[in-house]
Amino acid sequence: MNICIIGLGYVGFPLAELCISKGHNVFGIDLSENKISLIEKGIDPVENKPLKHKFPVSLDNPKFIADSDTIIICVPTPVNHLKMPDLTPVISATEYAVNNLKKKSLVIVESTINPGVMEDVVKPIFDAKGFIVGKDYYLAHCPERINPGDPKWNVSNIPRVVGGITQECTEKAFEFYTSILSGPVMKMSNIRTAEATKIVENTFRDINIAFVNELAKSFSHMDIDTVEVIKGASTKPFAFMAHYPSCGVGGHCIPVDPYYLIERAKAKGFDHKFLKLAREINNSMPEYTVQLMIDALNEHKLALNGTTIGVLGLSYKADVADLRESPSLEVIKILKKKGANVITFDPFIASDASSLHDFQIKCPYMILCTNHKQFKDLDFDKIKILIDGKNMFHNEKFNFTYRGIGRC
Ligand code: SAJ
Repeated sequence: MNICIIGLGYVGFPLAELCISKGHNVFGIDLSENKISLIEKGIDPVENKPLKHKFPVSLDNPKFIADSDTIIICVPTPVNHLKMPDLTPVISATEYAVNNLKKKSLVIVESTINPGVMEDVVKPIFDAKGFIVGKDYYLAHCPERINPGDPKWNVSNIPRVVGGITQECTEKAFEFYTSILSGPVMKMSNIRTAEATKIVENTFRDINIAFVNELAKSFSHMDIDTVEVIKGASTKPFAFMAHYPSCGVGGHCIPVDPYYLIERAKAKGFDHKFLKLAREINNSMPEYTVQLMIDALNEHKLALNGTTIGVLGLSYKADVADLRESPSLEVIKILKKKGANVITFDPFIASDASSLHDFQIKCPYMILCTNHKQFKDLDFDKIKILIDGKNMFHNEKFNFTYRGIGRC
């Protein structure tokens, strides 16, 4: 089959490789010149390693669409500064497909979207061209579930859900995914259910992290170690799922997806008080983390204002280079607003210090915001205060002031 994939990021690129490995002809479209030139040079733009298979890619090639039986849209769906879903990438990718569509082709959106977007935003783009679903094209949603860096779950074996505008669309998409995936594919009764499934998965994670973040604040008044309690609760072999407190929730999924549901429900007349409160709690963790540093400095009779504070780790999660919605950015903003001189170090991201050693020479007072493996080599003799935003360590009788998030 001829397949055109629009968006060659951490979702679209592995999907392209999988389709090629299953014998399909794949064309790729991406608006990043860098990605296009990397692929043309035979380099995987996501993992930065040699390509398994070269395939035609372009910034803009209508023929890729016109020659394809299946179009898969894998573009980002970020939130804007008002925490509103920004659907422009999905809309422009859909318009690009519609303007060059081959008759009876199957169009699938994998981007994470809120319930109702396929019927109220995407399908009208086809309607406007007079296309009749089931006659001129088929339309479905199969939410992406890629987990970057996961050694076990990959694009081929992760179970998926799929839903179409019509039953026939669902069948067509189901047929396609079962032909390329080794994992199970679940047919949803309609496209809204497929949209809601992904949002619910990630919102579930956000509210559970908010729960343990609130516990961390509460238990710090009772001299109870939250992490130990969670480890204790995890010995229960059923009906408990561990999450851990931290300096905040970052990434392009977890802190973003709940706003999709909150906004959509609001537009339909429901107010998600609980989800909004969970977002508030998670968004409060950078401030809470800085306050731990302020209190620790106080014990050293130091003010934050005018003191050099190291921020160790910038990425939103360990051992990746990804700043999106990272809590470290908020921690830095608050520190600067309160008059601290901030020096950053992240081995994966351009930062102030040239090395961990250089960082430690300059920053005896530090807030760890990412648990990169490399930080296990911290030289404890050089530390005066460590606020451990990811509970990477525990107070192993340190001879400096150590504070974790919810740790005693
Ligand atoms: N976090 C906590 N406490 C936790 C877990 C995470 O504070 O107990 C923080 C992390 O530090 C990070 C943020 O939340 O800043 C997000 O962490 P994450 O582990 O959820 O990482 P993501 O953003 O890569 O989430 C992806 C998601 N995958 C997809 O959307 C397809 C998510 O659904 C997965 O559950 C998650 O990976 C995973 O399990 O690793």
